[in-house]
Amino acid sequence: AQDCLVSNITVKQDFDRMRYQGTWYAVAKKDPVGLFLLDNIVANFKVEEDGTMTATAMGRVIILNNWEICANMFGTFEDTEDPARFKMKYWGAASYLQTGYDDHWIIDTDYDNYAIHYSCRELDVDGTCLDGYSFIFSRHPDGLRPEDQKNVTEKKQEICFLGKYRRVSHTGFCDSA
Ligand code: FEN
Repeated sequence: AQDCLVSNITVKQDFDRMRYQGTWYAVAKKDPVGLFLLDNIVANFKVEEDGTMTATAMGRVIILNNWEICANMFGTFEDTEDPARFKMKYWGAASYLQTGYDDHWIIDTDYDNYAIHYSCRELDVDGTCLDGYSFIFSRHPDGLRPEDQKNVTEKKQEICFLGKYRRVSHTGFCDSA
């Protein structure tokens, strides 16, 4: 699917939410339009006793008057017919953080090292993505293993976000929060 149609994007086959649980460090991100997390982004996924997937995420944000804070975000995931495609409701611990309802697709993962996440917020009239965001996650805070990089680059291209990512730095800013 190199035509960039969102409807042609493929996701992880037989996605296993149990194996996806635990800590993931964002190593790169493609930003959406508007407010978002800046850096020091760490997500933690969990499967609740009723089988629902939930997650928390931390990340540095700069609010009014240049206040740097760690945003504490929460997400709950609604299942769809496809096990790797979810709808995510999210909100922040602080009231001034935005809430939302986004697609949350797991494009690829090996569960133990890397994961590629994709969310398109707005479709263009031609079926491509007009506004979306994506995270490259690693189990390792220092980045992707060299052997995973080629695959991740290929997947970035398949979701038509290649060249739009920025590295996510981890400076320890949110470690004490
Ligand atoms: C994800 C996976 C794990 C769970 C969640 C994720 C998504 C998080 C999102 C965060 C959005 C943050 C916003 C911040 C904000 C995919 C990692 C939940 C989508 C929107 C400001 C900045 C400045 C200001 C007010 C608010 O609201 N930031 O003055």
